[in-house]
Amino acid sequence: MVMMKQFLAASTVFVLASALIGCASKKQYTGPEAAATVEMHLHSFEPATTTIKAGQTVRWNNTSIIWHTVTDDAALAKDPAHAALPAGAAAFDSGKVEAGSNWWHTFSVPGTYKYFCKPHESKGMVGSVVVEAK
Ligand SMILES: [Cu+2]
Repeated sequence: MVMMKQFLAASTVFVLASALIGCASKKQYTGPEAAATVEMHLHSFEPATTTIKAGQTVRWNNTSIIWHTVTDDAALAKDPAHAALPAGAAAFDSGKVEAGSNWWHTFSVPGTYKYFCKPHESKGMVGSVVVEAK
C-alpha cells in the first residue's frame, strides 16, 4: 500500500511536469530569422559565447523551467564587469523570458557584448556575443 502511494505521487509529479513542459514548448518564435540560437538553462547560457555578423539576430530559447533575462546594461548589474557594449551600441534588457518562451536581439554595431541574467548573474549566468563587421 505504501509503495502504491509512492507510485501515485511519482506519477502525479511526472504528469504535472509533462504538462508544464508541454505548454512551455508551444510558445512560438515570431522574431526575424536568427543567425544563432542560445539556450537558457537553469543557471547558464549555452553556448556562453556566440559569434555573428553585424545586422544579424540572436535568438534565446528558455529551455529551463524558470524565467531568465538577457541583459546588457551595466546600470542593472551587480558587477558592472558582466555587461559590455561596443561604443555606440545601446544597452538592452529582455525583461522576464518565461520558461518555454524566447527572445531575440538584432546586433547592428560590431564589437563584443557581455550580457547576464538579472536573477542569476551571481550564479555565473553570463554570456557574450561577438559581432563581426559585415
Ligand atoms: Cu537566469
